[in-house]
This record gives sequence, structure tokens and C-alpha cells, in this order.
Amino acid sequence: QDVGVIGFPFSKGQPQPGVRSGPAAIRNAGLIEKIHNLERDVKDYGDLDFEYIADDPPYGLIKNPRNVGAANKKISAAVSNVINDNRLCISLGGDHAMSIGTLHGHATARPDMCVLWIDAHVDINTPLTSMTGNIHGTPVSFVVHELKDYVPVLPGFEWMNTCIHAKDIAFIGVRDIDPGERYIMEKFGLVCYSIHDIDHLGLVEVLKRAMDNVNPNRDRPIHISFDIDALDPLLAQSTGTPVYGGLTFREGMYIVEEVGSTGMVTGIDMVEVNPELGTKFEQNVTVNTAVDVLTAALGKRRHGNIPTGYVLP
Ligand code: DIR
Ligand code: MN
Ligand code: MN
Ligand code: MN
Repeated sequence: QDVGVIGFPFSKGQPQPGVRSGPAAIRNAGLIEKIHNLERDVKDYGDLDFEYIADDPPYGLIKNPRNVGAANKKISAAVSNVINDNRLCISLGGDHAMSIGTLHGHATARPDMCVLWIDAHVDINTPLTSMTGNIHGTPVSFVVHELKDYVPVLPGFEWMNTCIHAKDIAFIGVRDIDPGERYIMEKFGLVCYSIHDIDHLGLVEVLKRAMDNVNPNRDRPIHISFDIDALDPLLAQSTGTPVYGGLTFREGMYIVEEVGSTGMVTGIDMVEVNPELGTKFEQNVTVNTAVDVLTAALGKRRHGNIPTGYVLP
């Protein structure tokens, strides 16, 4: 289907401001043209801007709640708008706290959607279990119905309601979970395929199981939330919280090629690309890898693509 690209230059879910430059860096690496070259109609919705709320004291440990809440209200409306235009919404981040809004907006437009969360982390701390106070470690807790009673209404989040069930999300690539997060995963039966599971079962089996979990009849719209730190730091050093031993380039590409080829993906987040961290070389590798992941999700095949109307000379 047609594609819409929207940027969220947003960093208040964690301490490093450079992640705001993610959308610009990904665009500068040629994303829109590369999508166009796949013969897909692509509309660039530009970048959202977020008003800065100066008076934003922490809620317990949690930093910038009003800024993050207000930004996500806008993000949710923007994403549901793109999807209601009948376009696959590519959301460029920005830190992962923005996925509160992208999931909420996607679920508003497509209430039956399901989620593949590709990440080194599960980002399911609640504002009360978080040990860092960074909201980018908590977005999943805000959207899951079963966690409603455990997530206080933070200032800035009064507009928000939960929008997916625990069974509608599967995590892949995980290798850094906090104790409270592990507890939540087990208490609510969330499905998680860690790097250990990929080593043990192989990625083909893991991906099949993940799809069987969240989308057994293969009939639901799919949201891919891709945190670039899911990939090994060799490919994605320019990110705020790199963790050794991640997905290889080939594993990352396989996931998005396979899920993308279902034709059921209606939302993709590409988050935590921080083009101000690392060396120039690492910045280029990270940004180019993000672009490769997105184009693979949209139909670029490593076994090659034949342009429409191609005739053998
Ligand atoms: C940690 C790190 N679990 C936290 N989370 C990160 O801050 O809650 N998520 N880095 O991407
Ligand atoms: Mn992460
Ligand atoms: Mn994340
Ligand atoms: Mn193939």
C-alpha cells in the first residue's frame, strides 16, 4: 500500500538530546527517494514540532512527564491521521517514549492491530518500577490494558487510555531486562523471544512463533516498533543504550523482509537513532542500517527486485 513518513524529533524520554536529530539524519540518507524507487507512492508529512514545557518537575523518579505526555498526544493524532489516509505510517524517532503515541494512534485507526517490538529491551517498566526515570524504558506499560491499575496517570497523560492487550505484543531481540520488567512479563504472560531464544531455536522458528502468538490467522494489521539498539552495536553504535550481542544485520533484515512481505504492516517505528553519538563512521553505519531496515520492510529484497515494465534488452 501507499506509504506516509513522519518525523518525531523528540528526546525527552531519555537524557541525550542528539536523538532529536534522528529523523533529519534518516531523511538525509535518502529514505524518501529509496522508498520512491521501490515504486511505492510515498508522502512525506514532515516533522512534528513539540512545544517545550519549561515547568516540568519529575513525578517520583520519572523525568519530563508533561513534555512526554503532551508530545505523545500530538504523535498519536499524527499517526492515526496518516493511517486513516490509508498509508503505512513510518514514524522516525526520536527516542522510544514516542511509541506510546505511535501505538495509541495506530490502535485508534486500526483497533485490531498487533505489535512486534524489536529491541534489546522490553521497555515495560512502569513509572513505579523504573530505576532510571527515563520514560523510554516504560512505553509498553502505558498502552497495555492489563497494566492499567499499575500505571499512575502522570501529569501530561490525562488524555491517554490503554489500547492493546498483553497477548497482542511479542518482543524479539531482548537481552537486557530489569527485574521488575521480568516480573511483569511473567505475571501478565507477555511473549518474549530473547537473543538466547534466537540462538536456541533459530530466527525462522522464533519469527514464526511470534506471528503465531500475536497474529495466528495472519489477518491483523501489524505494527513493527524497531529500536535500533536491537541490532548489534557493530551496526548501531550511535544509540543511547547499546547492548553487546545483538541481532546481526542479516537477522534484522530477515525479520523485516519476512514480516513486510505479509502486506499486513500498517505502522513502523524506527527509534533511538542518535546521530550525535559515536564516530562519524559509526553514525553513518547506524543511520544507513536504519534506512536499510525500513526499505527492506517496504519490499526491497536481497534476492533482487524487478522494476515494473522491465524488458530484457
Ligand atoms: C532500562 C533501559 N530498562 C530503563 N531501557 C532502555 O531505563 O528502564 N530502553 N534503554 O531502550
Ligand atoms: Mn532499546
Ligand atoms: Mn526501546
Ligand atoms: Mn526470500
